[in-house]
Amino acid sequence: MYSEESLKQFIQDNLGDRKFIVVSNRQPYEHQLNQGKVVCKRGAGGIITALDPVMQASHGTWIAVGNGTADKKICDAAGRIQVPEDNPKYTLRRVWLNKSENKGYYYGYSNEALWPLCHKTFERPSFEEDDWESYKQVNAKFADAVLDEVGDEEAFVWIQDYHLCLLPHLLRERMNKDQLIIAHFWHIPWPSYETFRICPQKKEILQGLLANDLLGFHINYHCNNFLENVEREVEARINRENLTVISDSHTTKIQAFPISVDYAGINHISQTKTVENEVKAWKNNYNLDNQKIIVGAERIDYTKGLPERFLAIERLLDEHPELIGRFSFLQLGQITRIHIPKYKRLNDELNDLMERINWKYSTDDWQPILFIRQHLSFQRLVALFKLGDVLVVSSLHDGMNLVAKEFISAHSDESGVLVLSKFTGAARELTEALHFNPYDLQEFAGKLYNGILMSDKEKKIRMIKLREKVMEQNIYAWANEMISELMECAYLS
Ligand code: GDG
Repeated sequence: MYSEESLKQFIQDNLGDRKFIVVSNRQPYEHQLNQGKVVCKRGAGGIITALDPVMQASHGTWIAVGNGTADKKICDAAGRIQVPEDNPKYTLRRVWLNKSENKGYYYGYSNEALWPLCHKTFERPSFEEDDWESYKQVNAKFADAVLDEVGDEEAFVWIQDYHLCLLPHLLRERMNKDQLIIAHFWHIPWPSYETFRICPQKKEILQGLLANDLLGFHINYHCNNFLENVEREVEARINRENLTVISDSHTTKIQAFPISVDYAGINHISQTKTVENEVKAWKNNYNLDNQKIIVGAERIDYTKGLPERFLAIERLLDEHPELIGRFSFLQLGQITRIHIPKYKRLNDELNDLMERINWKYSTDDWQPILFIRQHLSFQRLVALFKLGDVLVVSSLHDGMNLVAKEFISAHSDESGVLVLSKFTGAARELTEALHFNPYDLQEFAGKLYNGILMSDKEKKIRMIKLREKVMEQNIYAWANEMISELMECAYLS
């Protein structure tokens, strides 16, 4: 089984003389000013959990946007700082964006054009010329930072996500072929050709990504969509047997690498005294004893199917009034991208729905929906998962969905039911979950009902199988597989 230790060992044994450089929008460590003092916070999320140990073992460089209030204060003139703070092992190189770049590149092109383009949720993408200019400008800024870090050496560069589509090509243009081996992991879905063809910048985006040696998606379906787009838009030779594209005399390997979570770490945290106390605190604070608990946790994003979820709770109560007072639905929602009007509207819509449904069904001492808009510590989040008899993931479209895998990892008691949208990447692997179509309210409410009433025996059978899968295909396996493939590209080059 892959672990943090085995991944570190693998890097030490195989990296050779090449530098290792990770590039992402989000940084692994952030410095904040807190009552006049600088405090360092490690970012949350799967990529940081997996890649921080890789970086520590490789002594490489991680390039990302610096957005903490004290980030600039403690870096050198080039934006470099050694991390982790208590035992420095690698370089974090920060790229600075001004307000207009942040608006155009991050909020604009990344999140108002590419995010809705890649998620089939029927939200219309908007392609503003200024945002595209800003996106190009910031990708070029990242290219400068990468080239500066590589210098005359040879390097592996591993790029993350949709914010940096143009970076691979910008690097190829300025570096000789053997000096850089470039991989890119795409964390969100890749759309079908019918959808992608509306993008005015589609050719530049494909050309950018085809400069990679390796391009990873979560599932084969996204790989195939990508290949279909290439076939229709670019002059290229596609080999569907070994999933390669040759364009402009360069070969790109396309492959699925299903991302995962730190199963062992979460499993361990879930059994600590701190989490046990947090579970009690949740129950006491929200009066949750003697009822079934349905939980949900995500960024408040229109791809996550939150209005559908609230409506499914209402339908469940419409159809089964005997459940009034017998369960609570606890939704954690972290506010995100609030400068974008669609996100603001979604927040308002959820408030209205919650008020209406709670008004309809609440009793003197009970209400069906508890909605907490907060960022929780990871321990409190794991406690929430542990507390949940049912976790509901109702994404309208989701690359993978890590919350589902975290819930499974947190259920060391082998209990808990996962009610999972069939439109998540995770649904392909997690076949023992209860799958449903979030657009079909009747089916959705039915699955919630099944989840609440499932026998302990059936829950256990399903959960044991789910846990085996996540334990095996954990985040370290994901990183190991992708880096092995990247190294393979170096041998073949
Ligand atoms: C993108 C793709 C793909 C959430 N609230 C809190 C908190 N979280 C953490 C969760 C989880 C992460 O955020 C969310 O990951 P997801 O995978 O569920 O969703 P996206 O943010 O949309 O991620 C997705 C992923 O990239 C990885 O490739 O799976 O499809 O859309 O880890 O636990 N963490 C803490 N407090 C919170 O309040 N500490």
